[in-house]
Parts: sequence; structure tokens; C-alpha cells
Amino acid sequence: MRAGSEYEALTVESLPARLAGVAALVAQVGPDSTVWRVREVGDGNLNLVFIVSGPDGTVIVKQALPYVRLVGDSWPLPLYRAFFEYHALTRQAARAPGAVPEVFHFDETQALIVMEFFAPHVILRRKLIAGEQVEGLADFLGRYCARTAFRGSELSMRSADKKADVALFAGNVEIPAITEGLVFTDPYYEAEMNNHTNGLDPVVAQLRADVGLKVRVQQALQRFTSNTQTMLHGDLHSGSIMSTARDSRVIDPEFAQYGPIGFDVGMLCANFLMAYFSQPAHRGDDLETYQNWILRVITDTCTRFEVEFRALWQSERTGILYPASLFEDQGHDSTLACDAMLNEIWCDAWSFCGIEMHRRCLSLAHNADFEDIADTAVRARLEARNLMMGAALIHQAGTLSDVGMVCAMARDFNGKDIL
Ligand code: SR1
Ligand code: MG
Repeated sequence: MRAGSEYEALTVESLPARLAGVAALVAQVGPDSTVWRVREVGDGNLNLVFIVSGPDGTVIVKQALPYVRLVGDSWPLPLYRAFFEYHALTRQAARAPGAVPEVFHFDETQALIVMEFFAPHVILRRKLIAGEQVEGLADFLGRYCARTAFRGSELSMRSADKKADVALFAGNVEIPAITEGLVFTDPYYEAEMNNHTNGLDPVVAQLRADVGLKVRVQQALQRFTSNTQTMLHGDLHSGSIMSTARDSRVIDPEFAQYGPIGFDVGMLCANFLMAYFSQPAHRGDDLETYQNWILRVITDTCTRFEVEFRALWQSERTGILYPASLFEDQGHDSTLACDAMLNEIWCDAWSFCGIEMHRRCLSLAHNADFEDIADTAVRARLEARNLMMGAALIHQAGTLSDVGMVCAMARDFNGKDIL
């Protein structure tokens, strides 16, 4: 593609001719673009995603559209999100090696990234709906979250690098604005783009009448916008993870920003909890076994996060925060400081978790775990459990001393008839 040429959205038909000159792509799939096979597979809310195969291999070509794909051109969205996704991917690759797709080529004008294709991986959400287990999932996710969190913070980074990075990502205004609106605000009033399942009205009314809940959510929003602890993935749900039966990777960090460490792990747990609550509509005899497996994934992800975070605290605490000169070098154990930091992370995480559980049922972008349930009476009953647990998490976030309490709460709400 010619440098400086104007942005133009790719199509299946135009892609081979337009990208035939991209050396990094040719190196992966082969030089003869006339034999490339191209499929558009984007099923997310925002972008074009092409799988391009040739005699030598396969890659993903992801291109941003100048609007929100889910809504159409009535909601314009800057192409610059591809720039931030590219920079997020390079940082994640350095901080959590092997966890994210390798980038082969980035074209800022065309808002386009050519990256590694994972096969035979599929979107984790589809596996959770199908009732498939993934070996090593919790270990992978817990480690990924801890590594990106720790290594993207002033616990580890040079202060000048961290400040430069925060400044860089602060240029991304419109994408965080989606989260600030759709996630933190719209669920709690009758916003224009909202929708919820028929029959849920009494539960929705109860949540929207809870002023204390709204205050807690706005406090969480303030932490999200102003606490730049680390570089977040920013949209870490089960649609941003690809898995086989025993391998997983994280994709799609276009919502990356510097924010509170608890955000990614909280959002991730919310998506496992929504998978958990939706299971009665998707499973038969294996319901209990599979729901138990999901709770185990949540427990093990949080445990692995803590273990990895504590290990990095001991081995990579080279930043300005809690320096050894202030603790170990004075003969002072820093474990208490690490404990306090983890407490704060979990407190944030459980409140972000509850908020994500709300927005996926009340705001614009719902998830397939619930949306695939055709019988709306069943769907509303299961979503009600999820919504009420979300509220409990937001209210009680500061008192949940371990993930076991969260799983016990999930079992409790799973047995409730709320509607
Ligand atoms: C308008 S974008 C809606 C949602 O899709 C993305 O995946 C994010 O989750 C965003 O909130
Ligand atoms: Mg996405």
C-alpha cells in the first residue's frame, strides 16, 4: 500500500491488489496475491477483520472503520484507535511474552494492522456457551493480567517511560469515552441506546432507584479515568480471548489506556460470571459440572494473579514505588505493602466486575452468553440473578476478602428466583 494514500476501507475483493506490495504480509502468505484467499470474519462491534491465506501461511488483517460497526455511520469513531491498538500490542508482547498476536505490519493512514493468525483457536465465549473446558486457562489469564499490570506500572517501569506512555495513551479520547458512557453511566438511567430483555423491568427499576449504587459506580468511574496505575487491555472479556482445548491468547486491545490495575481482572471475572449464570439455558445433565468448572477458573485466575504479582514484587520491583532502598535495604519486609496493594486491586476489581455484569444486560452491547437464549422469559430470569449479584459486588467490594467469597455469592444468586 502506498504511503500517504488516503484511507479507504478494504473489501474482500480489493484486499489482494491493495496489499500486494506489503512486504511483511507477502513474507507470511506468499508473493502471488492473485491466489490469496480472503474472508471477512469481523463479528465484533467495531472493525473489519480479514483472514488472508496463501500458499505460505495465513494472517489476520484488521482495519478500523471510521464509525462504530454495530451502530453504523451515525456514530463516527476515530481511525486512530488502530494506532493505540498497535502500541498496546507491542507493549503487551514485551510485558507478557507469547500472550498476544505478533504484529507484522502497521499502516497508520489505513488504520490497519497485519498480525498473527491463531489456529485452531476460537473465541473463548463460544467455547463457554458450548460447554467446552480449556486446560490451563486460569493460569494463562492470571499470569497475563499480573504481568501486564505489574510491568506496565511504576512498580517496574522507569518513571520517565511511564509518564511518556501515559501521555501517549491520553491522546485516545473517543475509545475510553465509549467505556465511560456504555459501561459506567448508561446502565443506570434510561439512556437512548439501552435495551434490556422483556420482563426485567422490576429489577432494572430497583437498580436505577439505588442512589447509593450510582454513587459507588461514579466513584469507580473516577478511579477508571484518573488512576493511571498501569496499561490496561481495557476490554478483557471472553470475546477478546482465543482458545483451543489447551492454549489461549489475548487479542483486541484497542481499548487500551492507563487505568487502575483491578479493571482488567475485574472485567474478566464478570464475563466468567455471566457465562456461569447463563449456563442453565445452554447445558443439560452436565450443568453442575460445567458451572463448577467456571467457578474454578475464576478462583484459579485470581489465585494465579496473586502468586505472579507477588513473585514480580520480589524479582522485578525496580520502579519508584516501594523501592528496596526503603524496605529490604532497611531490613524491613515489604510483604505488608504488597498485601495492601493487592487488597486495593481486589476492591477495585470486584466493583468493576459488578459494573460490567450490569452493562452487558442493560446498555448497548450485550453478550452472546445471554443473547443466544431465545426464550426471553428464561433469559430474563438468568439475567436477573446476574444483575442482582452485580449490585451486591458493587456494594460489598470493600469487604470481599477473597475470591472464595465471590464464588459463594455466585452459588447463592444462582439458586435464587428473583423474577
Ligand atoms: C460501541 S462498542 C461496544 C462495545 O464493544 C467493545 O467490544 C467494547 O466492549 C464496547 O464497550
Ligand atoms: Mg473488541
